[in-house]
Amino acid sequence: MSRLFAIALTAILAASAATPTSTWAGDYKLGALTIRQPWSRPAQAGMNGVGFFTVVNAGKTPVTLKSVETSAAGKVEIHQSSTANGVMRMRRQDNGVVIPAGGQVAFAPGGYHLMLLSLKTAQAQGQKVPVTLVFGDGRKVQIDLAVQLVPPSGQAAPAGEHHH
Ligand SMILES: [Cu+2]
Repeated sequence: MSRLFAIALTAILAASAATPTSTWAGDYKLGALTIRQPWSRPAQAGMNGVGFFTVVNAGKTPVTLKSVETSAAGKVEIHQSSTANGVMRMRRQDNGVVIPAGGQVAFAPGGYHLMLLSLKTAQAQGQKVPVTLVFGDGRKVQIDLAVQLVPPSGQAAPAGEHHH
């Protein structure tokens, strides 16, 4: 019995390691959604902080990340950076960001990101910054952004920097 269980578990682990939606330490689950490897960068109090992660939607319906709440900053906005003619711009995403059914959206340097406006305290490397993601259907999940200098492994390399 226990041997059978061990074999089954090994098969599950092998299968999950092979799929791009496998769960990592530091991931968060909300129904069919997985929020992978949330992180932020060191910043001073009063400055703006950032938030990065990947949202994977294994469900059959699109889900919208509608807004974000935190007690760590005056306000959080969802932004998208884009580069045109060598100039990087940021646009506030007031309608949120749609995570397609069976798809994923990366919040990463150079693209979508959370902007934590006017941090209440300094963010130092190794700290965790709690933020709550609010989805279009009203569901919420609290995640901790791990403050670090470099992107977590397995995430897209920075496409560029932006400063505020
Ligand atoms: Cu921004």
